[in-house]
Amino acid sequence: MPEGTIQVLLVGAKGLENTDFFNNIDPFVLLACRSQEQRSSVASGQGSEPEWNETFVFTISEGTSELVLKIMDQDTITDDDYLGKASIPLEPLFIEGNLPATAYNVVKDEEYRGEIRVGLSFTPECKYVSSKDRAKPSPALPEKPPDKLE
Ligand SMILES: [Ca+2]
Repeated sequence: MPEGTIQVLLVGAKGLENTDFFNNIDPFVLLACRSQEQRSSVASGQGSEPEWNETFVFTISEGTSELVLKIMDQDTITDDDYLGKASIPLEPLFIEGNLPATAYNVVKDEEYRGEIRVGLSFTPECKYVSSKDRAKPSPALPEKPPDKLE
């Protein structure tokens, strides 16, 4: 498994369960990558279709294979409600280097509870590139499609 950093663009979600009876839910996301956890801002009162458009950076080390997003509803009086989670496997990202914003299923109790849109990019750690990896083209982020035809 490669080392480096991943950048997570948290775009928004759709179809979240509205657990608040009187108001729209206030969704936020806990992003976890192994022991690292980060938290998005609260999309206050945005209900089941929140938008965040926030970016997070995680350091990836040996054995990191997924990013877990837990979607929560912030409540002021009671505990925050858990709305569901999305587990994003990172293997495709390590191969592609860059994944455009994609919708991932949000599940709770093994049931579909909406979707969350996330874009990902991976920057490999260059200090310890093995000779095997060096033979491959760098998965650095392309500014333009590399095979663009004029
Ligand atoms: Ca709430």
